[in-house]
Amino acid sequence: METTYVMIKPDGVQRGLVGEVIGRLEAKGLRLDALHFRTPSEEMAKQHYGVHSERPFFSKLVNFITSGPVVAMAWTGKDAISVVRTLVGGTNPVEAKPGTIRGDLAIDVGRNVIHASDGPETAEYELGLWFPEGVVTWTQTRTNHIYE
Ligand code: DAT
Ligand code: MG
Repeated sequence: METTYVMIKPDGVQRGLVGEVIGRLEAKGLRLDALHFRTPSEEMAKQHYGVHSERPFFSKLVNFITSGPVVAMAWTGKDAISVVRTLVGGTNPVEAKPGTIRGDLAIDVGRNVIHASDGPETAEYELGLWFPEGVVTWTQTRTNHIYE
């Protein structure tokens, strides 16, 4: 089992896509372990996107992610990090495959609805950043019908 950090960005919230995105993750069989709704501070945004600090679009990214509330979540499942990245689709929604969240719901790379951790180290860092208090421990009773 693996836990990944997922965030519905301000565009997804403003467009009323929170239910759609959460519905897809739930329907896949992933388990929701943490969720909060808030507008990120500039400091949080810079820490979250620290890996992109030298990229030309960094300040736009920070401005956008702090422009309104986001839904920050932890989702757990078998291979959850890559499973969620597959559901999310490519970074540029123009190239993201149909059936993926970005492929179905977005057009512009700067308004691509959702963030998801891209590897185990990133997931650990992002979960620690957004959920320093930890996540909820609970048993999903449908587990035997999702996993063999
Ligand atoms: P991803 O969100 O798929 O992990 P990333 O980590 O490379 O993609 O980039 C983080 C975010 O930065 C991405 O969701 C949207 C924005 N971004 C990436 N490349 C960009 C570009 N060339 N121009 C503008 N924004 C970009
Ligand atoms: Mg990334």
